[in-house]
Amino acid sequence: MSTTSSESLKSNGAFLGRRIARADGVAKVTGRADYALEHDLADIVHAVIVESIVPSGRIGKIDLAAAQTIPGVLRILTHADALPLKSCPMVPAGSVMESFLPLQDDRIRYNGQPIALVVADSFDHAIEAAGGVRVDYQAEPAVADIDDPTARPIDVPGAPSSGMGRGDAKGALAAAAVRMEATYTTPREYSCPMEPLGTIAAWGTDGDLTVWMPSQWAEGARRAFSEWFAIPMEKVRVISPFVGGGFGVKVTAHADALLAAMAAREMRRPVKLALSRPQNFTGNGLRPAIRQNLTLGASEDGKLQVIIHENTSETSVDDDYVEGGAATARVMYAVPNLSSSQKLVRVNSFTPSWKRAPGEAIGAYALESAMDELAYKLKLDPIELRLRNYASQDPESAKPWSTRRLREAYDAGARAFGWERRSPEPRSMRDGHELIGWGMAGGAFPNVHTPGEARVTIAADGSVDVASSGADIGGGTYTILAQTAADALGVPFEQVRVRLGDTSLPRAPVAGVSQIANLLTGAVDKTARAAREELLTLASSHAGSPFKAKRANDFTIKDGKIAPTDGSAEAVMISEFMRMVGRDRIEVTRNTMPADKASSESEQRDAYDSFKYMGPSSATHATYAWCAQFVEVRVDEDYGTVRVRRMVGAFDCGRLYNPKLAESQWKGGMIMGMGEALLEAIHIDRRYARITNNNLAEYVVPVNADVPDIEVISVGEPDFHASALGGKTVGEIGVVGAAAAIANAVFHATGKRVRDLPITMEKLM
Ligand code: MCN
Ligand code: MOS
Repeated sequence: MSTTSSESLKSNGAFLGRRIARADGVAKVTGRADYALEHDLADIVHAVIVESIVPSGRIGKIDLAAAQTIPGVLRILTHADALPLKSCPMVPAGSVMESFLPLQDDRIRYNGQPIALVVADSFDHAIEAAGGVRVDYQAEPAVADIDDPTARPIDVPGAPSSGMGRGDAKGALAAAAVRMEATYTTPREYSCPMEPLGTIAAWGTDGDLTVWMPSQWAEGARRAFSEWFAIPMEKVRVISPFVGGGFGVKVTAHADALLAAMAAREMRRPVKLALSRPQNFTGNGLRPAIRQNLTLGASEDGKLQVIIHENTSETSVDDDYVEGGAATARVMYAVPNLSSSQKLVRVNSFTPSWKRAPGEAIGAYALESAMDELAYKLKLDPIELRLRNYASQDPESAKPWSTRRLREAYDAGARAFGWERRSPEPRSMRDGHELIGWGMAGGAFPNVHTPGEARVTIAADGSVDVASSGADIGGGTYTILAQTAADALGVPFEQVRVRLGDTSLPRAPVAGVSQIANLLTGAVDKTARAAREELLTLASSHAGSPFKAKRANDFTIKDGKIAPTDGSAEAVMISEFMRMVGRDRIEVTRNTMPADKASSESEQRDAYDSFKYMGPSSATHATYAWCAQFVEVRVDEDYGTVRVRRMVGAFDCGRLYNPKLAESQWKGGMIMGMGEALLEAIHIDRRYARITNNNLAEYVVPVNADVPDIEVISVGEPDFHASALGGKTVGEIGVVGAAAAIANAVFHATGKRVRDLPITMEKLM
């Protein structure tokens, strides 16, 4: 944890905290932003994946004869080529990266698994040839999904939230005056970024590999290539300056990345592999289907005595991917007894991965639905029930909260929504044939921290360059880092250029778990301050300096001009000053590693390309972002159609670096919650364990016409246990609680409790 004092913020703060429009916005809307697959290379060839059409078994014979007659086909790779690859154990197995390596053996694990790769001179030729590859399968029985009669839940003792808890849950439940038990089920869901996955890979003559791919973690992808192909990290460069959304699926490199690099090495030519939209559904980006059993026990006056949260989720044949639902239950309420358990079901699917707020999103749906059910049982207002169980410290660790303005969030949200006008009885509010439902829910998201690194360069012309390999996946990293550097150096925002998403730049960990804003603003602030100090040391000591003051502290820099604080000399533009002292640049690189590790190359490597240093941001305080969400739905009484009419979200995310962008994050999260509550579900053809709605026409996500009036409110205040500059995590909290608030509103409208997402009209009939 860095300890930047609040004074240093007060003395600056000219740009941070302002509603500045995205620095990369114009480039994006004018098509100048350089997305990975738009990159053009001479001599490039195109690869297309052939997928298995059975879910389990072995590949018998692969007949390539017909495919090879297609003009332009250059090569067809299969497992028979046995191209050697090594596994990449960079993060705990199954935690977010699949262990499966394609084209290594004849075993089929899932429907959609890559079993051949066609390389041709054009994309069209490659597609045509891929359709001509004939495969004899030796199919074996498969487990289609979590409801398959042959599915067997297995224990995962090591999983977070497995067998954890406090107090005596069983005893407390037996003694509880009021009990509520329910099972909530959620289907497979997809991350669905607009920009599909794909990779361009090119090998140099000296065995170096350059990759263009959309990535939330260029440094992590670099590590993966280094492990897969057994080449030094230094030989790999991953370039990903713009990412068209990720929502978790672009955290790690997937089979497309590996196959493109493999083919490029074989072909000795650059290879472009662009996944089709359907292939984005059959190979990556999945939140598994989950069954959550929630049991609450309370006293008659609504004091929670116990929460039991039992979770069973799907995983793949190879990996133990855990989508743990109990994280929110463990911190949300002052409940003395709690137990949680985690089981997995192996299904014939690829390994699931993160989708925005993995664990928290579905966990809060179940918990906050159960709390609503309990509130009805106790005849208490749902906010009142929550206030009666308000946790004044972390109930799990007994640590104080760093900041927890959840009470303020309930208040502000309720006020903006008009909650006091709600009549609590289900079906008691209507407008013609529309039943009106008002529901609310809360949520939490842990504030995680990893060290980062940054380089700040002041050029001869006074412009400032900020460089990091960290990602901007759409949230606003480019913008907030320019704001940070401008404030720390005292230069105009427009004078700062930020470069991101390239492993030739200083290293950064994953833009996941919504941590990049906090950690990179900290790294850039520290680095820019060091650059400022170097500049002012020149001002106070260099023979060419026009100033008489002898201490760096006796200067101010404002609007890009240096001046002695006492006014003893005219202010001088930084560019002019650089000329006077004969410097063409001031370049500083710093990291935010713990002091004893800051200079160790191997420790730094671990920090940026593994999860070793990822952890709670404070040792002494429990640090979370908090939210309260309020929703109005209208349900057509005759047809059961649900429309969300209004949403209000009140958030405690600490200090906001850029409220405009943070609000956009929250709204995006709430809209994603809408998708989860009402629309999104993968459908599986049980006969072939095959995804049937593998496209955005049939896997339905909210579109503009679905999105209601959304109001978001910030109730946070700076939290220096959370981050160097006082911000807390923003990117995922908007999803947390949104689906529960909608489900609770649907119950209030209809009197019908649907415990199976999405809430589609037939479930309300
Ligand atoms: N921010 C702020 N004040 C803070 C913290 C953040 O103003 N105290 C704003 C900044 O504009 C910052 C943004 O919020 O750029 C997100 O910051 P942060 O919470 O650190 O999240 P990350 O940058 O690490 O982004 C990852 C996060 C995750 S994990 C998912 S999943 C997700 C999300 O961001 N995927 C997204 N939001 C997304 N938004 C878009 N457009 N696309 C995605 O794929
Ligand atoms: Mo976000 S799901 O942690 O990439």
